[in-house]
Amino acid sequence: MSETAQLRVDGQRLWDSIMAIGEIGPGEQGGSCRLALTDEDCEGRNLFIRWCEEIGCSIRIDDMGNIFARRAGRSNDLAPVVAGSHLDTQPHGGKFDGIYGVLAALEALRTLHDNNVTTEAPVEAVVWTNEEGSRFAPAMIASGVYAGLFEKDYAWAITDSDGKSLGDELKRIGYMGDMTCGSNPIGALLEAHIEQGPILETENRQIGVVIGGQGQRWFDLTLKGQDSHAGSTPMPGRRDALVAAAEIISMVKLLALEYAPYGVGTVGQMSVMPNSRNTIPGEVFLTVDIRNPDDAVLAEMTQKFKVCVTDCVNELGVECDIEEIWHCPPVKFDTTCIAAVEHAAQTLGYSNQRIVSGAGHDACQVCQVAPTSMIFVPCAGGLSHNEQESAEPEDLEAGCNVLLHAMLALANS
Ligand code: HGY
Ligand code: MN
Ligand code: MN
Repeated sequence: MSETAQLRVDGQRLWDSIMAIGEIGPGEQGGSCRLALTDEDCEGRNLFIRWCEEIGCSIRIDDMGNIFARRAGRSNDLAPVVAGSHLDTQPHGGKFDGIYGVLAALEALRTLHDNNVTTEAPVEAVVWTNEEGSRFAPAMIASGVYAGLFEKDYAWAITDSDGKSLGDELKRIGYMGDMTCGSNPIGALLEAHIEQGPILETENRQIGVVIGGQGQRWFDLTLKGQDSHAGSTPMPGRRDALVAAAEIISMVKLLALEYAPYGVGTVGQMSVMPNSRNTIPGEVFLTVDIRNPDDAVLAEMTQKFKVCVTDCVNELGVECDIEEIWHCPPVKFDTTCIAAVEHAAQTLGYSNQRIVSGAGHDACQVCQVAPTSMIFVPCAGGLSHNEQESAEPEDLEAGCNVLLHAMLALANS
């Protein structure tokens, strides 16, 4: 049996680290709010780097703010095996989405450090910038630049609702690193994450061996009607942008249901102008997120969505500008990485099953340029992007043990 077969992570230390980061930018309902590149995100990053330096990791930061904490191997000219995720959260985020994957990677490095284990290839823990795409849309932007899916200038120029750019905010918090994003090769990437869906809990499985991720397409819609008096404007002839929005929101739901069981559609963001109770809204901005594991079906859903929007607004005398801001096709992960995760789960005796990710992840970007897989653990009720998000310490520990042993297998192969 290999000298490392008996290695196990410290589940309590992992849990304590997750809780400690959760104290930064606490939400009002027990979750977290650390939007990308805010002071709270910066504080979480700084704490992560401190923890990595405590175990002797060398730190590199690229010009998208991605953090790579390296534990040297015997052959440091080999591309590293990298594990990690993101520290930024949704506005009403939970304590585990992203954070678990970052701190599970740290816990794996801590375990190697405690046991004085050196791998053949170096191993790294990574924090990807702006995975959520909540403050700066689209999502997974920095892992996307790393994978060559987005130009850096485009990413730096993205602005938040206050007009602040991603590039300026990177500089402001001191995370515009000097390493060119994408210049550091990754030998293999593993990302541990809560499933954010109900499958593992329903199937009573502790580990999800993730074989790929579904595709998603994001749209910005600007509906233009006419401001007018709520009292004296007859119903016929109104050009009410909010009525158009309401019909579109309902249509997105019906479209997703038409493509059940995998199709999903969400309108998550909306602003109404002039937003006055006695003026018919002349303009509405809303976002649409459509997803499906099959890209051809996703294209069909998109086509139908656009036709339905056009029919709806024409009938209401409202103009509509639809801008597709992101198309992230479905991805399949690397068979060697999948096998490493599956073998680790089986050898460690954890119940497991293969699964396709419903949520997007940095791994779904980086898999375009490096062998990649993910490890899922259940979360209560499959709930995520909600402050009540929760997971069992023993499941988090199990996923972290699988991560550790998959990393060892890949770094020593
Ligand atoms: O939208 C997603 O799937 C991810 O949580 N950013
Ligand atoms: Mn996530
Ligand atoms: Mn998320």
